[in-house]
Amino acid sequence: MARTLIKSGTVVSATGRSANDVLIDGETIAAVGAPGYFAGAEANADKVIDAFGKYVIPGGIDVHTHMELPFGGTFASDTFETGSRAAAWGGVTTMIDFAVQRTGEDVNAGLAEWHRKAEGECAIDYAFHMIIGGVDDEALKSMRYLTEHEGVTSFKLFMAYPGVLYSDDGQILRAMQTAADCGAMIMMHAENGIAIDVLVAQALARGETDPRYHSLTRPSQLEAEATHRAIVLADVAGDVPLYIVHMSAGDALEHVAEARSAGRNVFAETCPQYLWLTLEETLARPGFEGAKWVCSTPIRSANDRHPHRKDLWRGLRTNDLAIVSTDHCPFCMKDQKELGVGDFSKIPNGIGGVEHRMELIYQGVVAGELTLERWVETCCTTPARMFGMYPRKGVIAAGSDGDVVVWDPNRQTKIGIEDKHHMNMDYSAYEGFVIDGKVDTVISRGTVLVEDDTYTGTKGHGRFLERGLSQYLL
Ligand code: DUC
Ligand code: ZN
Ligand code: ZN
Repeated sequence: MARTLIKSGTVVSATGRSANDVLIDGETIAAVGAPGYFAGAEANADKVIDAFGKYVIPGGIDVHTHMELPFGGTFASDTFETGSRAAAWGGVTTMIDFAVQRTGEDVNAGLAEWHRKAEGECAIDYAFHMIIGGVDDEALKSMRYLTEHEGVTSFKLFMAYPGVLYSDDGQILRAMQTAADCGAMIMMHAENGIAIDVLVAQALARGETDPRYHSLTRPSQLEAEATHRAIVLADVAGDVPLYIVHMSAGDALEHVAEARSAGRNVFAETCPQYLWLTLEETLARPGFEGAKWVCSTPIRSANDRHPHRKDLWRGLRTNDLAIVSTDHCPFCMKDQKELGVGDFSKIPNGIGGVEHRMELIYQGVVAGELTLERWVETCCTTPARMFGMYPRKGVIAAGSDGDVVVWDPNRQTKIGIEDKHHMNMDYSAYEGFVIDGKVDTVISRGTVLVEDDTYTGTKGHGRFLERGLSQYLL
């Protein structure tokens, strides 16, 4: 088995940084030692990576992706092959995708379908959450089965999308009670979809059909209300662990902060699009261009009643937001986003970003919003702990998988379809962004996937991970 020595770098963890060398033996980290400690081993190493002046961090973990998701009359445009390769380019070595059960369908069949899509296709390790789009007796039984036997320990419910993936409060409560009973995590898309559908119909009747109305018909109060309702229902269900996905609103975050101060098992994530983009710069562009940024929850106005972006950065510092994921759900403009020309409600919801999360959040470090350690914690370590993969993933320590990223703070990353873009999308949501810092080397279980701006990974290297229960509970 190959031995790789990463020497002379600064190893950054969730709790500190230090000059250390890292020895990977086969697929796992053999040891972390003071600089020069492995001088003897160097001669025996098959590969030596000089990380002088660079950061050495655990491989990124994106806990929210949708490869090939059927949505809005089409499919998310990245396959497991293209999406996982793009993830590797961006310093991500583990992703958790969402398998889907729709009303009336069998949960186990939905999971089997996702296994078929992913198996043998991925460049990086992967796991699944399960979307329960039709809570009934059978689905509840399957939740327990998946938790106990399939390594799928988290279940996403939707308070949005009535008639599609929506669960009513009674269904949500029942699913939460089941999860509480078997130790699973409930993940929630928290938007009041019934009220949103009324606002959408009213806007269309007024002739307001442009992409900007996607955001304006999903006001932050309706994210805040649903977040609060989910928190109350989770309390009634015995403080089941509750994880609010893709939080975009400062007023929703207030409810999470309040629950957390009361010692509740309530957690939340946000995504780069909510930290960096505004409605004015994106959805409100002339003509149909704004469709590029139609996603739910929506990108919010800089002039809204809450300073959402400021609130979200603060939430990341205070741990009211524990994780940054991407909600990677790409659609091309051609033939996909175009389905909504003349009617914003028909634009497939989603933004691709799996390739850019590590760099976009590192830019938060450069901007003074986060520390280096908090970057690692929110993008690598807490994702592993929250979703039952620690310490195999999320940390550079003896015995952990050899998933390591060498990060060069002295180079720059230019984002765009011409400059750097490996996702299967015909545009970039971050076109023209220039980031201080760049992925240098990406290693997954001891195998180099990216080096010298070249991809050396292979499809099928990535393995399915059976996850345990959350290791992050209060
Ligand atoms: N939000 C999106 O933007 N896309 C897919 C599903 C979702 O909840
Ligand atoms: Zn969602
Ligand atoms: Zn999603």
